[in-house]
Amino acid sequence: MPTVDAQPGPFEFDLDTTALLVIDMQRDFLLPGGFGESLGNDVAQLRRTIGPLRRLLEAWRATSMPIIHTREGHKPDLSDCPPAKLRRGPMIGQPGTFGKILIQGEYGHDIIDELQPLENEVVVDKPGKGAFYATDLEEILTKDGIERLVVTGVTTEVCVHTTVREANDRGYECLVLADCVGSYFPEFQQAGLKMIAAQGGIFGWVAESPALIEEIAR
Ligand code: TIU
Repeated sequence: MPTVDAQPGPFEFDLDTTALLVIDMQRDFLLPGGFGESLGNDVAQLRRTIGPLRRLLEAWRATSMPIIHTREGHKPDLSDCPPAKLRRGPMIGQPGTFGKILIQGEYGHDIIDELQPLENEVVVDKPGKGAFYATDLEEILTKDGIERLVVTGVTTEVCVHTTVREANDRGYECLVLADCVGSYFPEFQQAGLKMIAAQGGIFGWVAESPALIEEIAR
């Protein structure tokens, strides 16, 4: 079985039951001048994941393992945005540099050019931070016989963490790639990764992408 050197120990996977999740690599979060930056965040902290993710996607696409991308956002009428979320995110739906912020169909809501999904790759639109809440993700994974997830994307302590926790509770084994996940806050990046692998892998495993690429390229 392919095995990756990881924390808290080796992560074993097989090519028939493993999928790659790429969480919310959207222009609204990553582009200079966009929504994320307008909140005072340092987008460079997220943009450092683009190179490693490109290399990972290239290697993964040479295998038969599925790739699922997610996007956080809402319908234009905000009917899928809980009032409580809107109260703490009043800029959602407002005009931004790249269209209405976090609204489906707007330029800023879509995935950055460098990581655009291919035709055969699934894109899951999600209204929450977790990729399982109010989406078809679990159904898609079950249909494909997926038992393990390699989790990447942004942000580490928000949508990546929520998704890993949701997946872990549903019985999926999750490997989080440290160089392919990013937080606007370096201290949250560090703590978020530590939390995944602590206590014997309470939520999953953590590794670096080159170690995984080496295994899948074998
Ligand atoms: N995708 C995701 O993490 N959504 C966020 O709102 N993240 C923040 O860190 N704000």
